[in-house]
Amino acid sequence: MRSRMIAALGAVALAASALLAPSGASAAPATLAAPDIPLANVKAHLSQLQSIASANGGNRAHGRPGFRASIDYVKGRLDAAGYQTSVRTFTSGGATGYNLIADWPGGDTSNVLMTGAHLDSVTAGPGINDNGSGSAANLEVALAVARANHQPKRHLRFGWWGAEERGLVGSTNYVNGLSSTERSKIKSYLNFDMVGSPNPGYFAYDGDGSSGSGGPAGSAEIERVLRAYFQSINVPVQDTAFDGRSDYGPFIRYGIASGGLFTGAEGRKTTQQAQLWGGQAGVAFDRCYHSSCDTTSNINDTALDRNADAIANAVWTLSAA
Ligand code: DPN
Ligand code: ZN
Ligand code: CA
Repeated sequence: MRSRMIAALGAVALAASALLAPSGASAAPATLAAPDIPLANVKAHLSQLQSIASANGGNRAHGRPGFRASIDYVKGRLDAAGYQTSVRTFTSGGATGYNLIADWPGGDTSNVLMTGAHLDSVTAGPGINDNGSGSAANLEVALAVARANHQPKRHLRFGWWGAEERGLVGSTNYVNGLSSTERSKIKSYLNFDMVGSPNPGYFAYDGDGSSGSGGPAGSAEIERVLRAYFQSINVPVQDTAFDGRSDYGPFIRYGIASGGLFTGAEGRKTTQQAQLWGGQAGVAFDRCYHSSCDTTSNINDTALDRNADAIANAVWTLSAA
């Protein structure tokens, strides 16, 4: 959801914020084409994933029944919304794994924008921030595309990966398994892994290499678009290493432009970061990372809300041309 204040106060608030804006900032927030993603809907998906974990031994890990049930939940929602879905199987550690791929009919299928999140948890817990959060935001953005009957220029594909926690196994299997022709049609990949951390930071993968090594050609533009939403709500964003430590790794190995958002894992928020964003300095962004306490209580609603809206903005913006 965007600021209720601005919606309620309308032009008066816009005029006031223009007066308060630092010099050089634009007078009014940029007009964003994407719909507002309802936080309540994203949280409802997290409740479902929590229930699935609770009913299946407390986790949604690769090879466990809670993972398959998670795939079935997401697939059911997408099928009902008009997506063309397919479940692709692979084997890891002697167990069957699954990736869920959902195509939104239409658009230029030789110019695919793919958006993904890993759906598996570790065995220690239900994995609600890692990575129910990215999975639920990805799902709700896909459902928003369907509700709007959005028909962008580019073809949209959404993915939910299995066995990320075993070393990016599902995403690697998907990318390696494509023919070179099919792979070359994926022109960009967006990844969302942990976007509701309880002591959140606001990070974008450093696709332009302004703090490190950067990504394949086109990644800088993705970083710019992901940052634009946060700019429009005056939330500062920092770079996080473009090191392939999540499911974009297999995509960048084939030179596919990539990017993503992240609210932090086991790293601790610095004093400076607490001044920027609030929250607790000297404490991990996610104290429950890979633990049994990564439940629906382990989510910062504001961070989840902002990231879901930023994802929608990126999907709408990047699919337009
Ligand atoms: N790959 C993540 C996990 O699933 O444990 C954590 C992570 C995400 C780390 C994004 C860095 C950046
Ligand atoms: Zn993760
Ligand atoms: Ca950067």
